[in-house]
Amino acid sequence: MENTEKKTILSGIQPTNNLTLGNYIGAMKNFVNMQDKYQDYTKNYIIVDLHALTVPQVPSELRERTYSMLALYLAVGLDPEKSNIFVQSHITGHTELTWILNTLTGMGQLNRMTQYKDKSAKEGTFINVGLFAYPVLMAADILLYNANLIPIGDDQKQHLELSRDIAEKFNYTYSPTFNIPEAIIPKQGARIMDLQHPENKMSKSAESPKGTIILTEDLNITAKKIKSAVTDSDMEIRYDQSNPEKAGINNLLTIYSTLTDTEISEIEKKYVNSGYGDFKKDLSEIVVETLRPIKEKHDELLKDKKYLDQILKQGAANVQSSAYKLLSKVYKKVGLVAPAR
Ligand code: ATP
Ligand code: LTN
Repeated sequence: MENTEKKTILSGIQPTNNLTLGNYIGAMKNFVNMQDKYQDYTKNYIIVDLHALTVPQVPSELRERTYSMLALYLAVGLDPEKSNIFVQSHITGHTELTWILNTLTGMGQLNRMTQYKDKSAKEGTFINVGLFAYPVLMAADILLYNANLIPIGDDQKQHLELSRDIAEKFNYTYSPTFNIPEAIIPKQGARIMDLQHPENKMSKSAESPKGTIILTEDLNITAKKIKSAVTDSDMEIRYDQSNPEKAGINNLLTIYSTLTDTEISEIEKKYVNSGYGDFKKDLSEIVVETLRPIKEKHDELLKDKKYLDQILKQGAANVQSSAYKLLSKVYKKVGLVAPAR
C-alpha cells in the first residue's frame, strides 16, 4: 500500500494512561472518518511510544498500554487494510530525523510551547530534555512521511504550527523537501472538557477520575460519571459559549452532538421542556451505547497478542522503506556522507 506519490494523512496518540472520551471525539473518531473519506491517501496512524517516555512510565504498564491502544485503534474502526497502524519505536528514522530537526529549532520556540509549560510545572525540579524537545519528535513523525493532513484536537494546534515552521526552515536552509502539513481540527469536539471541572480539558493524565471518561472502563461507572457531571443553576439546556457558567452544559451538548451527529440546535429543541436529569439520562445511554461495542472489541482483541503483533509488523513493513528513503534524502541534503555500499 506504500506509494510516495500519494498524499498522506498522519496522526499519533501517546500510550500514556488510558484513552479518554476526549481522545475518541477529538482524534480517533476523525481518524476513522478520514480513513473512509480519503480513499486515495496513504493513512498512517501511529502509537507514539517514544513520546510517552517524556513523562515517567512503569515499563510493564507502558508495554501493556501500547497493546491496549492498538486494540482501541482497531476497535473504533481503523482497518489495517486501509491504514498503516504502527508503533513509532519500530521504525528507524523518527529519532534520527529528530536530531537533524533539533539543529533547526530554537530554544525560544520550544520554550513557548504551552504543553511544555504545563507539564514541566507538574514535574517538579527534574525536567528531562525529552519533555522539552517533544514537539521536535512530533515534527519528525510528520515530516518523515512528508504528510499533508494531520487530524488532531485543539491542544495540538501549537505543536503543529511548530512542525510547519520547522519544515519551512529546512526547505529554506537546504532546498524544498517537505510538504507543509495542515492541521485538521474538528469543528466540534476538538476540546472535550472535564465533566467535574469543565474549565479544564478532559485529559488522560489529569487527576480527575470522576471528570474523565476512560474508553475501557466499566460502563456502569461511565453512566454514573455522566449523570453526576456538573451543570449550572439556570437549568436550561442551552448552548452559550460566551457564558463560563454554561461550560458544563456546553460540553455535554457537544458530546451529545458529536456522538449522534445531531446539530446542537436540534438537541436544544428536543429538550426545551426537560430538566438536566432527563437530558443526562439520555446522554449517559448514548455514551454507554457508543462505548459498549468499542470496549467489547478492545477486550477481545487484547487477549490475542500474537494477532496484535502481526498487525504491528505489517504496519511497520508498509512504511519503513519510505521513511528510510526520506531520511537518506535529508542526510544527503545536510551534507552527511552516504555510507559506502
Ligand atoms: P496527556 O494528558 O497524557 O497529555 P491527552 O489526553 O492530552 O494526554 P494526547 O495523547 O496528548 O492525549 O492526545 C491525543 C489526541 O487526542 C490529540 O490529537 C489531542 O489533541 C486529542 N485530545 C486529547 N484530549 C482531548 C480532549 N479533551 N478533547 C478533544 N481532543 C483531545
Ligand atoms: N503530540 C501529540 C501526539 C503526536 C502526534 C504526532 C499527533 C505525536 N506525534 C504526529 C499528530 C502527528 C499529542 O497528542 N500529544
